[in-house]
Amino acid sequence: MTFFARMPLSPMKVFHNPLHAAHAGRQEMFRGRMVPSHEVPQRLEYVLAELRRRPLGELLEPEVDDAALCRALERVHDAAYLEFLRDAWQAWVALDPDNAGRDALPSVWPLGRPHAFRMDAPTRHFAARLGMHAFDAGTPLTAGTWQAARAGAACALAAAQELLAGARGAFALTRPPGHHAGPDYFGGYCFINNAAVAAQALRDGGCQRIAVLDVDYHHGNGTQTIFYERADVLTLSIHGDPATEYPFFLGFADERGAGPGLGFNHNLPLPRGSDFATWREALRCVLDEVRAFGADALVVPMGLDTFAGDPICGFALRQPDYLEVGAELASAGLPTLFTFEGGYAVAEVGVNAVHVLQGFEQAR
Ligand code: OKP
Ligand code: ZN
Repeated sequence: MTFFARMPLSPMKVFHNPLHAAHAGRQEMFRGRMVPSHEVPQRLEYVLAELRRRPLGELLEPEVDDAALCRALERVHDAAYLEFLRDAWQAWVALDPDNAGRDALPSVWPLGRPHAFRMDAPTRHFAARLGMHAFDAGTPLTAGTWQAARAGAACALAAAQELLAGARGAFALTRPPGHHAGPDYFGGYCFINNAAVAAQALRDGGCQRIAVLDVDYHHGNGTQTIFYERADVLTLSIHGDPATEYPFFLGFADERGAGPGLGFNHNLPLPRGSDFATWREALRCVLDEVRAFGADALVVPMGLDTFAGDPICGFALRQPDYLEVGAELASAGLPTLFTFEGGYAVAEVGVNAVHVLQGFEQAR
């Protein structure tokens, strides 16, 4: 018998992050210049507005115990990294008081090649620490980043607690997103891996096997890495082929896991330009894997940047397709936790996100 023997059909609870707007990056490095951030607070506001128009269930702010949140974060991220994030803004401004009016972005990295630059260099300089903990120059760290990211992870934890209490579905509506964040690094607009926090909290709450099915346009590199050597969390991702798409250095089909985790990671890269028919075929393939794995809960890092109108991505899903995406996900028949990831067609992201959730609710 699986962990969830009986599943009451309660409506989906949505936990939204009241502090999300404290993280508002100004600019990101893009093709040699600074451009306005794509990952803006408005994105979440559009989803909230759509949820008020089409309510799915209760709209709640997370109420989680501080110590419990700390423990949950330390289950997936290094304590030293969390400390770095907590103190980063203060250290940035200490470099130069004028920094208070600019966001922090890394500009030098140690690469990690042997005998080139030291990964253990004896420096605490903020520029060096930033380079140690970031993998791109597109993810501004701002005055409110830690507060927002932490409150966002609280949404993921609260959503996991809902599932453990018997809910069939829950949505962690938060930003910044999370699926690119690894054990001790940020990037891809992500700082804390909300989906990983949720998956681990489900494990710690008694679930034996968790499947994480990432449907964002970009490969969920952070989640893959966090669970790469584990057989209890199956990580699956459908995304733009990293041969041409961000994050370039991970997300290829031959990455199948390592050690005891061998066979418990599966990437389905698709060519730029792929349409819904192609995408849905990939989804059905990974849903078969979820069933074969015998998962007792499903975590879906939900990016809406597969949308044809997305300004920085290359798939061609249309608005009504998202209702079908939700219905397909419901066919797994599992308690399902959604996290909010990408989606940069700002005015459409609310309708697309709520379509997935409504499609899920109506099909279950
Ligand atoms: C975050 B999420 C592409 C620029 C890359 C980073 C994209 C991060 C996506 N030309 N910028 O997965 O939606
Ligand atoms: Zn994305």
